[in-house]
Amino acid sequence: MKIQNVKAIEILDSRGNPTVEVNLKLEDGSVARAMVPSGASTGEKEAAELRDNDKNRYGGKGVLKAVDNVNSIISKAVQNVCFNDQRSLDYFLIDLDGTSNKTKLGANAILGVSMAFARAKAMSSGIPLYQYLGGSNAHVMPVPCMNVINGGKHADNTVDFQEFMIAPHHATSFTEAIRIGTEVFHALKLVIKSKGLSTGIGDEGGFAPDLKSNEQAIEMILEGITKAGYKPGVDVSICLDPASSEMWDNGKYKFFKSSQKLVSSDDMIKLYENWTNQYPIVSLEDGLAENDWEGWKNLTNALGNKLELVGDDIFCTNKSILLDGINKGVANSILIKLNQIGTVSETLETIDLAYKNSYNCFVSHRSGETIDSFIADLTVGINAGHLKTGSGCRGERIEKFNQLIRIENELGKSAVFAGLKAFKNVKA
Ligand code: 2PG
Ligand code: MG
Repeated sequence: MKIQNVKAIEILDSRGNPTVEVNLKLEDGSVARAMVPSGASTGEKEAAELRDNDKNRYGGKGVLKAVDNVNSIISKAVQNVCFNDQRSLDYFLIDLDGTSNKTKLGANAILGVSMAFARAKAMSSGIPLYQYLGGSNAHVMPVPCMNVINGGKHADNTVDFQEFMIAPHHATSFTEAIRIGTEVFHALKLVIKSKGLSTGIGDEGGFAPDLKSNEQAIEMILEGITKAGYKPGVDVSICLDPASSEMWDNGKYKFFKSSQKLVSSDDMIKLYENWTNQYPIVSLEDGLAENDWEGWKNLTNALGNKLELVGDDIFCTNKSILLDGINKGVANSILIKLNQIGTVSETLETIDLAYKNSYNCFVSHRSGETIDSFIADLTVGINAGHLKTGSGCRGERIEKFNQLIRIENELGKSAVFAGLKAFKNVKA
């Protein structure tokens, strides 16, 4: 199947920053579109996101160079060329770029083409995207981990930790789980309001009130769960992403928004140990910083047998870094973000490596998103069992949840809701 044409334009993401949209047509007339997301708390080893740095446009954040790379270099190279499968296109693009980090063409340019091609191929084969990505065994519906309180780099409040999520795992289906999660989200709003705090939202749709401490966020969420009529830990548990690389300060962790307190890696581990004894936490992402590998090993030794420990910044969806982590006994799960690595095929290879080594995969949106719902299909495709893609509001987040409702309906009786066992090493 030949690519007939490929064209990119500059559109906006959910923060009002420019991003790349790619439209691709195959010779049989299958047309598909993909939009590329963008992070704020990015890992140092992520594939390069190409920005114009022209201060006269969008404060330097324009992506016209990446768009032009699609419309000139990539388009010229792939037009009327036959790519039998995803890998042949993706590795062609990787070679065309020629750098180790996609700095020449831009991971945003390459990923847009890679995702649009995946969609067009699925369409051309007459199968849903999740099946194209994962094969005919794709059937596990994920627990929606909903980021209901935002802090860190995703909100202008006093909360240091970036994400406080709820995991409505006690449900019979995804559709029921998303109802429960949304009910808790609405109940939490009332809890926050009753304390005279702001119910304004952050980048991922979670509330972003000024709080006295990080613990207060968890306490309010537990109140919200109860208020909505559910039992914390039984029906709905908690997932955290402190995004602690943002707190890393010369070998220490700085509570940069609340107390300015500096603590050691061991202190952070103690905090998490206390929290897991006190609160129904099932998953902890980036509990420690991407450059604190020693700390990560200690964290894994301390908590890895009872809790999911997810590596985001530390692995960057990168197969070789993950392999290093596996060999060193770091984490037991990996966050999966397509734009951290820059092609669909490399993302699938990383997932494959994780599964072969009994690591879980936790699919994720970025804080800068579009209405593209590719990750919903990816999550079901790889039977990941859980994903994080926002809270109970903001269209760019809700569209992923809606796509999962559609997929669940389409799968009918084949669909199996993952429930609590989605979380590595968590016992009921
Ligand atoms: C994260 C992500 C998504 P960002 O840290 O996990 O929630 O944030 O896209 O800003 O890197
Ligand atoms: Mg993260």
